[in-house]
Amino acid sequence: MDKLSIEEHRRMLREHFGITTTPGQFTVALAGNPNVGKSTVFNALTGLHQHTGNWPGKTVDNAQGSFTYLDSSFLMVDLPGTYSILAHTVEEQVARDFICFGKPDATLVVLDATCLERNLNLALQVMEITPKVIVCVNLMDEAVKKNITINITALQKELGVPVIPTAARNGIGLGDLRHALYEMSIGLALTNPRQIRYSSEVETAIQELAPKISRCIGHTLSPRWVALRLLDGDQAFIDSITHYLDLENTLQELAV
Ligand SMILES: Nc1nc2c(ncn2[C@@H]2O[C@H](COP(=O)(O)OP(=O)(O)OP(=O)(O)O)[C@@H](O)[C@H]2O)c(=O)[nH]1
Ligand SMILES: [Mg+2]
Repeated sequence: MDKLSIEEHRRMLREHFGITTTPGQFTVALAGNPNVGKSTVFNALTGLHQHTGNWPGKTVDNAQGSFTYLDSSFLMVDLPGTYSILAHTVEEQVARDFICFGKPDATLVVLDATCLERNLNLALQVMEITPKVIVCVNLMDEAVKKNITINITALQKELGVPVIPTAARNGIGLGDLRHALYEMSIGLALTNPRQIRYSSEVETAIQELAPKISRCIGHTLSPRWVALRLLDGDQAFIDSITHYLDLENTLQELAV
């Protein structure tokens, strides 16, 4: 990905997302399905250092909070709970636009340990957008009650990103979560996010489109992911990309 200067990144967060960071502060996006404990994680990490408002131009709640760990400061943004980020609803659009264009230093995807299969869908979608993903498997205490065992090491290997088990309501695993966010933000975490493979027709079309997309947008976004959105005929995304990257009609032409 193109490296934005720290100042450009701060300006972009302020102008597009109404988010003010302090110089050198890392940004962390918090995503997950509804009711998986995102706000519990958010509250546990940021304590009283929070403020809430709306996303600019939207009637969707926006909660931001900060915390420090070791020598670093983090601004965490609690995204709306969504099952997907394909932008079928305004909540999904907010979550997706922030992960795509807000360029967080880490995106924490919180999953419910008692229904991993359904929750992994969102994690895999986020992993198509960015490699800077940490998966938090929350509600581990509930999983134990239901006799569900999760092999965290195997899951981490399968996903290719750090996986941290937590029981956030009881404060369990939060230290590990802070440390994982720190390592990812300072660039110490090497990830290799598993990518979904689609049918050969789709994969061929991606191969054809990706270089053209790269010529339009550079490496500001994953060309593979943008190709998938174009193949999907996702007009909302084309509008977002045109808006955030100031691209005029170049991608629109590729889409038709
Ligand atoms: N047993 C248990 N309950 C938890 C845990 N984490 C959160 N909860 C509970 O789960 C419920 C939902 O938690 P929230 O933090 O509001 O979940 P959320 O993901 O922010 O929900 P939405 O913002 O509505 O999508 C609350 O009753 C929490 O107390 C956990 O690790 N274990
Ligand atoms: Mg919440």
